[in-house]
Amino acid sequence: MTGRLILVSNRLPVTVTVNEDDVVVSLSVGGVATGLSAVQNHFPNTLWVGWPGRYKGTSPEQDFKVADLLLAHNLVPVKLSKKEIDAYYHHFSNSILWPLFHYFIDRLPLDAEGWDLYSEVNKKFADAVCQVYQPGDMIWVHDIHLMLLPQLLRERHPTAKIGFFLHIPFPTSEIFRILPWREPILEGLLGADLIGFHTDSYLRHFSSSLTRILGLDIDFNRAFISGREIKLGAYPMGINARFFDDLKTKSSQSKKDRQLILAVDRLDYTKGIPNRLLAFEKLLESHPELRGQVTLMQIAVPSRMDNPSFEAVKRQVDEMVGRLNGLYGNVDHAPVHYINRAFSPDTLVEFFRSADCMMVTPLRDGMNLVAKEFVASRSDERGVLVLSEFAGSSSELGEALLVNPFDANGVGQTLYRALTMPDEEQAVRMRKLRKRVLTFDIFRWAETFLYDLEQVHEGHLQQTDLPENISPIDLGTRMKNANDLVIFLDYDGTMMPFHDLPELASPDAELLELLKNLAAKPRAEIHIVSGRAQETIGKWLGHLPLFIHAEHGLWSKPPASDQWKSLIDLDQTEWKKKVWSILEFYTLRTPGSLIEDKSFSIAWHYRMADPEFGLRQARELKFTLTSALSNTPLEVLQGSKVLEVRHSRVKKSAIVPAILKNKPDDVLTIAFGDDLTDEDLFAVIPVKGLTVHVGNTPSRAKYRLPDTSAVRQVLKIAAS
Ligand code: ADQ
Repeated sequence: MTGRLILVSNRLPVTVTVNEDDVVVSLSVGGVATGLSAVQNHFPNTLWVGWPGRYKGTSPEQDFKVADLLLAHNLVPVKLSKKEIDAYYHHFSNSILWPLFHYFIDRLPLDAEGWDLYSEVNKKFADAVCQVYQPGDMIWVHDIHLMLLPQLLRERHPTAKIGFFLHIPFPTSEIFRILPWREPILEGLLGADLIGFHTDSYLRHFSSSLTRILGLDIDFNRAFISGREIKLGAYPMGINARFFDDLKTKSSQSKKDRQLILAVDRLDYTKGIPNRLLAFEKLLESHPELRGQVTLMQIAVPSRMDNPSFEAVKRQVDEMVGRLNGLYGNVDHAPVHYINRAFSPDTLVEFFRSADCMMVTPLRDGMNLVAKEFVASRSDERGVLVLSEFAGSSSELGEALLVNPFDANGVGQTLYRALTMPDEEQAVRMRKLRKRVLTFDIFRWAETFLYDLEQVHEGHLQQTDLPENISPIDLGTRMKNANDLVIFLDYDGTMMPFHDLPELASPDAELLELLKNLAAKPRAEIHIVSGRAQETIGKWLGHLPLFIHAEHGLWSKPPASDQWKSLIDLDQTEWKKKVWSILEFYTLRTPGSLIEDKSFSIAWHYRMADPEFGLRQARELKFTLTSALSNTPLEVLQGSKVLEVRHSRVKKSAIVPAILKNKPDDVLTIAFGDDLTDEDLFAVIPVKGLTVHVGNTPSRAKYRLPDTSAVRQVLKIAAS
């Protein structure tokens, strides 16, 4: 790492106490905070920006003093008012994003408020980061509270290295799309160079949200936006495993009267504590011999108790514990030992080491570090981990006994299996689990993420396949001042925005006027080079003084003429029959797709199909067609949401040599295009000429314009 690391998270790992004229800062820990503290200690030169919690004292002197004390620990405070915390943290993050991302849509409030202050607080964080940022630093933003921050930072530091990590699940796009602010949230995240998730399935959900909601095509976990590449990756978070492994505790598993099932969570409805109690009840119900022989110790730290949803779960747990203890307890023994408080890591490790079975059964959990802490603590290779398949850690910890926490009977049976598991089997499973947890620890996690961030960023700097941005005014002026001008212009996606129904993308009055003016420019020759059929493009633009090349240059006609000339002569009936039957097969199976028959080619459009399904079908179809046509002069071409089969000699580049022959030396040749069919045109434009790609994807063109309206702006200036 060349520069410093700047961690950014909602909360700093501190508690600040302000007395009369004294300020005390004490370090505190929690889920994300514990992990990031280890990261901060591991990398020298790490600053951490976050909210220091609420503290009494409002004078600027006290704030200065707090900031000074925090800076001594390399912590940078973002001070937030009660109103901001209520809206941004309690309301928007905890009451809307948290239940939604964990699939608890029935807990969403009717009045989804807090967005304005969520955005404002993200801006405050951006200000705080920018105050300490120096070029070369890496910025690593964490979690749901700050999902707009990557883009806010990108706007202010376009070349900064920015990473984002999500600590909770990313839900399926069917759930995510419920969020009224889904677009700005996705766009906010896309400001990062690298976006990390705990598991590959969260990554896939995110990627389909990008496709379905923003219409982006994701290829090999890469997205392109505004000419930048954004990488998505799965980085399962680890723990400071050595710390747990090395901790010396008073007792290990000494001889006990009863077996112990342990559970440790924050008191949160996602953790599935009521379901767990029910499963324990099922165990005692179906195995009377275990009554009085086994205890469930549930440790639950109260959290977010000012939120009614969290308070309700506490009441439910209190009631269930009371009922269970009434049902199966006696004066000597209560089957459930319920403790509502936090413990020091040393004490937690003692509990972990005395458990026969550890129950980690959340209904939904991004990762769940408790499962890993238990494993790391068991150097004796004993104890059985019963783990929910809805915890992210289940994708790594396959040697645990995996359960569906919604199936109380099933979990009850698995508990029985855990309590009766032979020592040898326990050891085999635990050994494998420990190897993984001790190897892929928190440091590996951070190193891997930061290494990848550096790589993606390096890739950006060296990228040759992304064209440079150019201002429409500069480009238009160069064209305006040229003595002789030859312009090659693609139509769809270059001058005209795409239409869901291709036949409806006829030119508007503004475009017709623009082309007329451009064609009237002395010593300017304009060539429209489109993939469209000659009837269509001829009908739309044939009356203007332009050269028109239809079907990628197969048919050409000069201005003021109805005579189309063909580039090649080919009998098309046979191959078309074969290709048509394959395309029809896919069209019937891909709702929204359609076939377009052109004279010398056939196109399969899938713009109206489900974006992900359409792309999958197109890949498969391309493979099928390529092998079916392998010994023919036909080729399959991928355009923007279209596959096209055509003769391999027919390509846009084929028309260029004849056009440029006999042109004066100082002619300015310029080509505009947006998709793959334009790439071979760019390849034959002389080095002195200009090539302009429209859109955000990689291209061999030298320059890039963002969209069709920028192209029109250029042409307007050129014609003026
Ligand atoms: P959390 O929901 O907080 O974190 P988790 O991963 O289980 O969940 O971390 C909890 C931490 O709190 C653990 O380090 C645990 O030891 C500690 N803890 C729990 N009960 C305690 C107690 N009684 N006393 C002291 N400490 C206690 C979020 C996501 C998770 C994700 C983490 C990290 O919800 O899915 O694993 O971030 O990305």
